[in-house]
Amino acid sequence: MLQQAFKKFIQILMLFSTLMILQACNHEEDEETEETDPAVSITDSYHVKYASDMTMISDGKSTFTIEISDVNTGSPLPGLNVNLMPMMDMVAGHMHDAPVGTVIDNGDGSYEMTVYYLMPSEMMDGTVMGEWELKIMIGGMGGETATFHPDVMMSMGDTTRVGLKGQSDMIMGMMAAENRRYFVFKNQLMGSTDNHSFSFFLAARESMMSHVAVYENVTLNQGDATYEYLVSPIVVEVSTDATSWTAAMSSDDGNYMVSGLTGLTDNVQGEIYVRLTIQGEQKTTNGLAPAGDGTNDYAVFTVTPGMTMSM
Ligand SMILES: [Cu+2]
Repeated sequence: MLQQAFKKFIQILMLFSTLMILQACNHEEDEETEETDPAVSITDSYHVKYASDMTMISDGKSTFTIEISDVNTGSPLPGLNVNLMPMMDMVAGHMHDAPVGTVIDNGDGSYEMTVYYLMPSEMMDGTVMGEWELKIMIGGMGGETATFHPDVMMSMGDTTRVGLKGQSDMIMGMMAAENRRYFVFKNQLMGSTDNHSFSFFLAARESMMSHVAVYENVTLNQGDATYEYLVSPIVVEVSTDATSWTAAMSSDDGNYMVSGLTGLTDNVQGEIYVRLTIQGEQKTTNGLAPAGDGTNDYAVFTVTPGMTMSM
């Protein structure tokens, strides 16, 4: 009798330990599937890979490659209708998007994309600003969405992004009307001493959820009775001495470029000034009338020509 009871006890014990081992196995499997590659996002139909280095994203212009393939067969899928939507969930409590560039289909299942990040995920001292989410929408409305969480670092060294504000050019802010914000993003500085070319991207805020490219004849806040604003005429000028200004060439997609820029020496830190005037109103760093002494009259980029090109 006692022996049988003991046998039963052992059996139960064995059953228990087997269950526990099974559970442990299951748990391990769960962990394995949870431990997914942050550079890969799977949707019903697509395997979407952030093919550029996700650990090297910093505030300002970020160009990267997304590879899309059939989730079942693995075959690359060119020719898709792909849109991207970056969104920052701020610790402060609100959300906002960021300007994006045109998506380029490389024809081999890879797509080149650009996000102009407006803010780093955290400051140099570790203060967390918020979390960026990057949605890749495939197949238009009602399509499928892949999601990534890029960690956007503060940019180091040369300026990657500067801001300007409208004076009477305003938008509805979160609490009240506020000066419209403009953002100038450095693209490239090329060339050599006294003959540089500088390219940049210009965007404006319509709302926290809409930042758009700015060029001649774009209508900002279209349909808004109070804040609709026609970007015409627009004058975008560049200088290295704040005295002689060169009009930048517009690609009519937010991209601008000046070439033959004098006044910069390779490997010596210098400054490039960008002046923006729309409908005769000069945009300033603080939204006040231009002081005329350089304190608020234009955006200032600190640059070091001849160093590694920043994209
Ligand atoms: Cu933010």
